[in-house]
Amino acid sequence: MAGAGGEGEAPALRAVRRCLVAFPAEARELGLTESVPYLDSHLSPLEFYREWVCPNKPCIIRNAFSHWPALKKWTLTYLRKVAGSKMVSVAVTPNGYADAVYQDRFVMPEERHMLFSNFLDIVEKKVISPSVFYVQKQCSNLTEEFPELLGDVEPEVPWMSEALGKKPDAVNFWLGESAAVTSLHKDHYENLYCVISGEKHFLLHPPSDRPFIPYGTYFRVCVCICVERRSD
Ligand SMILES: O=C(O)CCC(=O)C(=O)O
Repeated sequence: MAGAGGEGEAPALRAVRRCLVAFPAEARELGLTESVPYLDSHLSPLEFYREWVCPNKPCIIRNAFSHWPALKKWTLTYLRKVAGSKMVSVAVTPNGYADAVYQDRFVMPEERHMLFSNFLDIVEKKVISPSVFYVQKQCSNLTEEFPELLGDVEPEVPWMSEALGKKPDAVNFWLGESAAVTSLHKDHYENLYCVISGEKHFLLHPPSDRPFIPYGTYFRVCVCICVERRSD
């Protein structure tokens, strides 16, 4: 049997392969920009749908949430005051990579239940841990786990809900250290990501890059990180 791209490959398949090789460059020429454009405010639902959602293009919107109290209120001190005493789910990894391929395994993080104040101690470096901690549970954890923060944001973004014709499927809250990395993935939703504090680096691939993104099937394993307890 001939290997992928090998000499014995059928001419039709070779032609498809050639088209796919040219596809990312052509897609860029036809309308993808190298950098993600900035808008200075949000658009009307119709404009937003027409210009960005429909053509499947990302954009960065400045000032879209400047009226949210969270922008002023969400300091680590405030978060500790309102939610410090509750138990929350935190993803713990040895190196910051959750749901990532490591060697020949798909490694899922340990999901640790801990006091939010203990998690904040780690974020604030009051407690030093060799592991990387990330509040990242994606099951509408803002509404499910942090209802006391809901008053500081909008539970839905009206112009986005109107543009998409539906309320959000999930409203998630992420908080973590700079070492926390979310692995490359594809979402089945339209995403609106609101950065309240700190910075987030995204690497976005257009769908035309899909044939070149490695794909494989791996056994899933879950890391279990031993907690070292000091007895002093
Ligand atoms: O912020 C993160 O770490 C994850 C974000 C994410 O999964 C997404 O935007 O699809």
